[in-house]
Amino acid sequence: MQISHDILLRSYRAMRTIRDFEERLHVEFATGEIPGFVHLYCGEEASAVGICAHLSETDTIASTHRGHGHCIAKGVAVEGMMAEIYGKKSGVCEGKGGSMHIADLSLGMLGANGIVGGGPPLICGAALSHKLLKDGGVAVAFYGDGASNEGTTLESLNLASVWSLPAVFVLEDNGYGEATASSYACAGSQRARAEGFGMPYVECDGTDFFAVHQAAAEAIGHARSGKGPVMMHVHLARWYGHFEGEAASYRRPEDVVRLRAEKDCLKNFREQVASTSMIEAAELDAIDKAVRAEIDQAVSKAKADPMPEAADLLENVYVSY
Ligand SMILES: Cc1ncc(C[n+]2csc(CCOP(=O)(O)OP(=O)(O)O)c2C)c(N)n1
Ligand SMILES: [Mg+2]
Repeated sequence: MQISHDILLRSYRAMRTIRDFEERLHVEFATGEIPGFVHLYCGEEASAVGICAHLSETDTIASTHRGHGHCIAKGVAVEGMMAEIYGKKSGVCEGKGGSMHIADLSLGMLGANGIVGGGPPLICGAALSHKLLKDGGVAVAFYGDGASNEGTTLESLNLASVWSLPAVFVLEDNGYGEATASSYACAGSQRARAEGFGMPYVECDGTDFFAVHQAAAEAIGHARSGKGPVMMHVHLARWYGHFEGEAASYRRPEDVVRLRAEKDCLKNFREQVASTSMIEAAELDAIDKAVRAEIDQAVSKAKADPMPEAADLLENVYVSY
């Protein structure tokens, strides 16, 4: 599938933004200034971006506890996200959500989610609404290998198939649920699970933007054309611990060094576009520079912005329809 120059540049920028956002959070979290928990998506960028490249604001996504990448790929404002993570009033949820509950309904971003397996049921509702309203939208749930064993996920696969919903279940398989290897915790095969619920299964290398983009075109195209749900199994790896501050004693530091050297979606993207002369290296360098400045600005602003007032506590807790 031919990808336009504009989409390639936008996709590289989104991946670079996620990477820099996360690497910077890793540094800032260690200072103790950020409240709550932070789970970094670093290393998994091509998945969110390769998939969201096929979505518009009419489409809906549900995310996970590791949700910053999904938010950025769906277009949530980086400054507002950073402020949200710092718990500031200028955050996209006015400082009430924090890292694990960033949401922007105006962009079809239903939210990061502290409940493992919480996204799949949400997108059944969203997909049903797309179907009944005939707005052409699809709903996509990102969920992990750990979440793939939750009853909520399995029930959602069933319901989506029974109702033939325009839904895509994106299994982001990073090999671990906290410290437990997916090879230990997941019985049978994910393909068999999809087939058991009567839906097509596609899989791809989640560290290769082009592979994800191709597989997502197939999966999202299928769901959008009214043929029902799809499971998309994306193989990837996270570069940091399960959460910031975790000891990560279940894998060797040299395994992570190797991942960074061999499974870097940004490096992979640069190599692939260079080999086909699709984009000049200088264009990518300019994006790197602009993103660095954007993240610096977002952090400075988030640090300087005010906290919510006590009187804000009960405001905007529920959305009015
Ligand atoms: C219902 C529920 N059970 C357990 C937890 C605790 N918990 C948080 S993240 C996590 C592991 C999730 O693993 P996976 O779905 O593979 O996502 P990953 O962290 O690898 O991105 C668990 C068990 C939770 N938040 N919610
Ligand atoms: Mg996992």
